[in-house]
Amino acid sequence: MHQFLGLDSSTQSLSAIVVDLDTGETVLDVAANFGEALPAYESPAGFLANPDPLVRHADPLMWVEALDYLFEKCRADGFDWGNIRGISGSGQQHGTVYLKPGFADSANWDSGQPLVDQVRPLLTRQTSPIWMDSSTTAECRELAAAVGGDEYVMAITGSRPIERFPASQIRKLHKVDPDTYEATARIYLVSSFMAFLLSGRDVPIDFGDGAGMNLLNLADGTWDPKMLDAAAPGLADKLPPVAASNTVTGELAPYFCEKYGFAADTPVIAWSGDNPCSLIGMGGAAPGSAIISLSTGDTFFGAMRAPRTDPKGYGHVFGNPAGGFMSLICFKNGSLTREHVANRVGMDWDAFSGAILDTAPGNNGNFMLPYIESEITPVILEPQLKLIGDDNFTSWQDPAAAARGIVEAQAVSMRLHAAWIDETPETLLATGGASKNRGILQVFADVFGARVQTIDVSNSAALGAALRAAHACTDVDWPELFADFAAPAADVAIHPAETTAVYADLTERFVGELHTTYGV
Ligand code: ADP
Ligand code: XUL
Repeated sequence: MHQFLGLDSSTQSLSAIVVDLDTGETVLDVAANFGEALPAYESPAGFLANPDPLVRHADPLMWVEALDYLFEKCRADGFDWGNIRGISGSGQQHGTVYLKPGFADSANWDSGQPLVDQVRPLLTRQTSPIWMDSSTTAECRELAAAVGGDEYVMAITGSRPIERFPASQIRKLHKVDPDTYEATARIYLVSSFMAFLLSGRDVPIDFGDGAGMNLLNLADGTWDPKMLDAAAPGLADKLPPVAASNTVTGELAPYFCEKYGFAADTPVIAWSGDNPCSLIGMGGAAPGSAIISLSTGDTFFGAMRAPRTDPKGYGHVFGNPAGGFMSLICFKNGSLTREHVANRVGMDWDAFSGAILDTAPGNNGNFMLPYIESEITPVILEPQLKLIGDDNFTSWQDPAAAARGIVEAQAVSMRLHAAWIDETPETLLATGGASKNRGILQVFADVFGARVQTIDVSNSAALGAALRAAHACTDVDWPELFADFAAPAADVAIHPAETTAVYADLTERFVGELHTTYGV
């Protein structure tokens, strides 16, 4: 049997997808939500409460414990891990994990003890800043100043200095807690940390996820010495090497074979970021398709014909795990903000979808600024959910208009801020938790004037990881893997309505309101 496992350690859950190349079937598709499965970590949405709304950290031990939890749950449910012939994974991007000297020698995990108890003593930093952290604006400015401006950082790393990226986060650690920084021998991304756990040895950072650090020279695929120096002293020694995304990082540690029945020589392939993995899972490795991922946050991305940067500084260039580059734009106010509105007007997701489908594009002139969290695109540090329109709407007395209002604002903002990518997609491929919601997808179709399609699984990041494992371990090529596992479900295409004028008008008013309220 040729089965390949893709894991996805995302913001809110650890999930697993297994593809079987002999049958063309997805034979496992499971998830463990951190808040529900591991309540002791007090992270209902995957991160720890913090008095500073700009600080977002998570406990990395929660990600470790989730591995044992999910492997054991599937084993107990009768899934046979012994047929897996390769494993790769996907991690929420930009989060960092900090380990002590000797971390690699200690990774000879003992299957008689829980993994979490063996990893705990290896951490120098008990919490990990994640992609939702916006607390490093000062460090971003310092990075730019140290290397001669944002332009250098953009030209070398593909993004201007970004709050959630590791360069500014590591700089902040060095400033506020130099002892912990000095005590750290290895800094991993979430993706490489998880690959380290599975491999039981030091592993590289893959080019796809490494591009989201403000530290990598995209042109030659090596750490940029100027950016390293600007971030913190001695950083070069604390980072692992960079490697192609299809690198085999080792064989699965005996811990997992003894405990869960994996085969002894199962290869582990470098993990990558969730968006690069999703690009693969949506069959988007070649330029031409645009993908919208409606997860904890929302992202818009696609393989690039040639690297280009966003003149406004919001967009990013990451590595495409299949080779070349991908563009990406990220919005922090995604599902959690839609959830906030749905809860406030007392709707479940079916009602939310129905309300959107029952209301008119343009929402009778009602719209909003859609921010309950500080925002990344555009940068907004003092969020507000600002309702603009008639009295019923602004006093929250019109639940259906509230549902449409939040999604229209998000879709308009996404289209507006993705303009630099300079592609006019006829089809948007949708993925992520909210891609199950018909009403939400209809709004994105209307605002972009594009058909929206989905694939059978909503977790394309885990699927992409599984396909990356299959690609690295067999001679099956991408087109065949995409045809078997990532073909859009043709019968559920959502077609745009004739709404060009409505949304041109809404976009203009949205831009005006952003400018008046935030000066951006
Ligand atoms: P992540 O990968 O960032 O952990 P997911 O892609 O799993 O997140 O998406 C989780 C989010 O999906 C939840 O916050 C939830 O609000 C949202 N979600 C789940 N089902 C629906 C639905 N039917 N309609 C809209 N949103 C949904
Ligand atoms: C992308 C980003 C998020 C995270 C979490 O730049 O910050 O999409 O990868 O999903």
